Amino acid sequence: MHRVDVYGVDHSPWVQAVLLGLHDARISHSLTSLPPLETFLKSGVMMPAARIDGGPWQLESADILRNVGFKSITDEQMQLVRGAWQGVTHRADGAALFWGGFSLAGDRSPSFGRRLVNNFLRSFVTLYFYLLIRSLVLLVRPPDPENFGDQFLPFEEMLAAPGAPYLSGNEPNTLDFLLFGIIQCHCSIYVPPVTALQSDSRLGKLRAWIGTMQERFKDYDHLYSGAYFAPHSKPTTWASPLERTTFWLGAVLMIVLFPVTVPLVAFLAIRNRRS
Ligand SMILES: N[C@@H](CCC(=O)N[C@@H](CS)C(=O)NCC(=O)O)C(=O)O
Repeated sequence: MHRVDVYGVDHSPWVQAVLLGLHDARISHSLTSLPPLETFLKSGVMMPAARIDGGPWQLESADILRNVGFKSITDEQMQLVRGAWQGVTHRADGAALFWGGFSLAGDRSPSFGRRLVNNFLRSFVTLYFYLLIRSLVLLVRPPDPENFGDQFLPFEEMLAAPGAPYLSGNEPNTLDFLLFGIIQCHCSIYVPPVTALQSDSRLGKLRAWIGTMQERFKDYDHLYSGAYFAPHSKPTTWASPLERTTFWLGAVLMIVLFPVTVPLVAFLAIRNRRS
């Protein structure tokens, strides 16, 4: 049985997909909210990163899932999954909601001291994604589709085949983890596609699938959709008040150090766009 180290945060759909797969296969794993030095030097705060049995760090969620034993998905399926991510930039419409969401999803290291240090430093990761999304919105202005429900229709069609409760058949697999990861991402910091998922009359089978997934993942402590879809579940474990305080102290430091942190964010983001 594998042992996997994962870097990432709950708000990333690709991190969620990896964690969902590991949870489903009961593969023991650790999770940290700070990038490993090797991947930071090459890819900045890009997540997820995962190391299987002490091997090299890998950065592609679908590859990580395949390397722990799940199925490959086609490029076409991956396109559909990416297509269901529209609306995600709305998570940074309100700074309080965005930063508040990140403050609650604390570091999960088992060591108390390490948790405090990681919560302090992960404010840089939050600043990175906040500035990345806000810059994208200001510079590229990604247009909203007419109806956020449309992006989920291909999955509704896949679920129309009678008998199979999951997108991958009788058991969930990579495609289910990736789409459910996108849904956790949408729900982790509320964005309008959640309302489309809740109320679009064309998405009945997808809502039933969400319910089936939630039932299967009821012990999964990164589940955000349970606040919006039945069967409802209790919220994920939040960072303690002390851990949140260290996160906010880190955030203040990131702001005081703007002359250093903003150029660093710009450098890392531009380098990732070029590679
Ligand atoms: N191909 C990657 C995509 C990962 C990805 O886009 N991660 C985002 C977070 S959700 C990221 O780290 N972005 C940093 C950047 O683009 O600079 C996968 O599927 O694992």
